[in-house]
Amino acid sequence: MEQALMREASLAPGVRMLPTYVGSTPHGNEQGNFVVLELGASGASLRILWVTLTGIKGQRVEPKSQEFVIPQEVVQGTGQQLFDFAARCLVEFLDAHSVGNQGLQLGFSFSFPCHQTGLDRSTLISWTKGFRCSGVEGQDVVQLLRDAIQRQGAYSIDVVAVVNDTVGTMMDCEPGVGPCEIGLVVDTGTNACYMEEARHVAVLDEDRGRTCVSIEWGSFSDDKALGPVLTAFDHALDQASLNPGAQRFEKMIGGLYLGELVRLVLVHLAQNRVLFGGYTSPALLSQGSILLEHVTEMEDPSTGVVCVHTVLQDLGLNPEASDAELVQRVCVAVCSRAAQLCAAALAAVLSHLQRSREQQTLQVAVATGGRVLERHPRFHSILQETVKLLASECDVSFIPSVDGGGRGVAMVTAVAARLAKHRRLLEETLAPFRLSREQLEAVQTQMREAMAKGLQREPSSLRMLPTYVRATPDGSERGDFLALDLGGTNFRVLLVRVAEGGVQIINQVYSIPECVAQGSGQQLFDHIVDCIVDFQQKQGLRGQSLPLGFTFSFPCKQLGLDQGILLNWTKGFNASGCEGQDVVHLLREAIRRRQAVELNVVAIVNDTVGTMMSCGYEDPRCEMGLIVGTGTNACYMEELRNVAGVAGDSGHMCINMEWGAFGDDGSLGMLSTCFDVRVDQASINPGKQRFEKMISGMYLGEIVRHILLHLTSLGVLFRGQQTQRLQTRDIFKTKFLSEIESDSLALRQVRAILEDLGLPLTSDDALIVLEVCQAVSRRAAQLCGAGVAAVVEKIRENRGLEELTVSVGVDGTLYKVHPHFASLVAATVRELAPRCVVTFLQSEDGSGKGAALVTAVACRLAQMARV
Ligand code: 0WK
Ligand code: BGC
Ligand code: BGC
Repeated sequence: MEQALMREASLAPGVRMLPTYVGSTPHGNEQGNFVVLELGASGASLRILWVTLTGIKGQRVEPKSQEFVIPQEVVQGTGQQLFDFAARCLVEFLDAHSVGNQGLQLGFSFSFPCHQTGLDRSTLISWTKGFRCSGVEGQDVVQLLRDAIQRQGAYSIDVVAVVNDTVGTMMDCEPGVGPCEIGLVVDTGTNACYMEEARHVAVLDEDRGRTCVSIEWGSFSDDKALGPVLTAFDHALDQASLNPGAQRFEKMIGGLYLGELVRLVLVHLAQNRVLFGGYTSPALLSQGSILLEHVTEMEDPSTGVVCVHTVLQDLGLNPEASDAELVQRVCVAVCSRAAQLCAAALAAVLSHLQRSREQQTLQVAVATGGRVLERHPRFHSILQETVKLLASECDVSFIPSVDGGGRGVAMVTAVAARLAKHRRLLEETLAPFRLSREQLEAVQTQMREAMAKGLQREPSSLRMLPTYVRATPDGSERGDFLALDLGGTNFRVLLVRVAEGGVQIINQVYSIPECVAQGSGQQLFDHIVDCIVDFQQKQGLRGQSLPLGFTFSFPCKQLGLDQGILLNWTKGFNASGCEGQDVVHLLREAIRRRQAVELNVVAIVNDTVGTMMSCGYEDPRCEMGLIVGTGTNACYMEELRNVAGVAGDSGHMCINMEWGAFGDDGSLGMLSTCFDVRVDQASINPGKQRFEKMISGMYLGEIVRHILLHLTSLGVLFRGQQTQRLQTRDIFKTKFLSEIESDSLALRQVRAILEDLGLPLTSDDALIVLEVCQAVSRRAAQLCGAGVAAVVEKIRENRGLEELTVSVGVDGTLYKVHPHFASLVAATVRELAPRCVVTFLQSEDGSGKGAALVTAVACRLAQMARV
């Protein structure tokens, strides 16, 4: 079992361990009417059922069913004959039961070893149990059935799921009894399935949840594992079978073979004069003359002996009483061995489950089905006793399936139909988040147009603000500088020493309480000065007036390096009396209010500029700064000739794009989803920062939350139960996306995160939440990538270069922490700007260092100007 679970399915192992794509046991609220077609469970017959699931626990509607015997020439004819026969039986059944012709959903119970690649895609590996139709092995049996139904043209039937009979049996367990996590069938053939940890199933490449695996233990011992158990009668039976060498384990247990084994033993005993005085009748010598029913009757404790006489006389024999008793003993021996072997296999499954679930005592329910288990007088009890013996530390309950798994197949079909419907609704919901290359190119082009307009001071959603930073550091900067870093997750005060050997930084993180961020401007700047004073005390800097660089991560119209008019707050800040004010002046006012504090505010920079400068200190090719954190924005070195309103035609100037506001003119309307609109309307700055609200950390969690609410209202998630918690704003933090999408997280950990949020979820739910997170973060990264592509292409064209090599300094929690964001941005840039070789440099010390470097450059230039 473990070997097969981990190996490629193509190799012919002892047992096959085939994934069935049934990932959850029934909820009990499955409802609807389903057609079930069972083929191969009980020999040369097929059964069609009309199953109504009420969705109400314990309320059962007796299925309507009809059995059809499959003619031998069809069982061993062509595949088309077989599937046409099945489709004709379907039409006959539906005609007879007048169930209408609309939206019929069918579950196909196909009891043969198949490679499944989905709930409705299954390829037959090899026939068993006397079937041998040509042209089917290696084919998708669902497609063969769909084609046959099509050829009948009488009914439009949607074949929703294909299920192995063991799975139907397992799923037929009444909720409340189970859930049954093992399905065992002993009919003409034998097999079992069970719920395995998905991460153990190599071919699935899924590390989350559980999935049902069809063991196909009928083929066990093909590799001689059971050599010592196999008898000469087993070998003789196998040689004479349609598939010699195959299904050796099944041929010792399955109802198709038990009678034949008994016959071969009787022939042997007769030929050795132990039975019937050595007489053998033609009937006794002919293959298949003793059937399962005969053996079952002959073993019946009350009527057995009489039946033995009847059966033997029908075989043209005239048994003595001693013969009858011996024949009964042969039946007992053959069937007891079958039940014990079946129990041994089941015990192997139980101990495997116990180990893989690391449980001291495994408590599990096994659903059983098949005529050997249902009708043989002792098979079930021997099975139970032997399992108790071999798996003593497992508490096993056996639940006979009520109607041979038909309802179970309908359950799977209901689950498949529900999953298919959920999948459709999920795809419809997430489709607007899946951006095509054309859409991303459109964003890139629109951003280029907005950049050009913004630089020319024409109406544009991109303000393209000159920063008065004309050069990146050249390494000659020196001195001690104070720096402030406001606008990200944390407010930091830094002491930055720029020396020969590099830059040393001491910093302290302070919080900006929401009441201060949304209080008065005076309160905010007084709080900032309080933090500076606290920092100076701790660092022994009291009385020193170090040059200060102020990273202020909000849109500011700079009139000079130390003059920045706040245009509007973003990212949840809303301190009054600041917009339209020079924030350097507001800071100086606060310093003045706090006597005995001397500070020399030299420069105000945006965090994108600080990040570019900080990375530029290490890599002179760094000419762009990118922030993807609470908010998002970018800056880059533009040709001064292209910047209207700033004197000079040569040289460069760093432009703060304020791309967070891209699309505030409605130009991103075609990409905006109803979820984006809800997030925007609930924000403190509706209609503003539309691009930021599709990308940055402050909003992604909220977008996901609104999508989860929507999917819950559609019944796709959490069984449609809306929870108070999920309706709580900001309850779904963006950091959850990074955690949930991390490759190393198993599903149970995803579930743990969501359960902490008080969300009642199943493994399917957790997988859906994961997909929602992936869609939202992927769109954010692609939009960000389209923005970067627009900028680097602008720089390349500015310089008339065939190819541009450039570095981008990046900072921001989302970019740094999310497992895939950075690589998705880089991939999008490679796709949209193939003539630019772009290196992304993650800034280690934040933009505070950059602010200090800008200050250092300013001080150096001022120094030179004074000399
Ligand atoms: C760290 C920088 C700071 C910037 C922040 C953005 O030092 O200037 O504002 O990154 O990332 P966030 O903290 O918003 O995730
Ligand atoms: C088939 C299995 C099936 C079992 C019981 C075997 O021959 O390979 O797929 O579950 O019979 O019907
Ligand atoms: C601000 C920008 C800042 C960005 C990243 C945006 O909300 O408007 O100035 O650069 O957030 O922090």
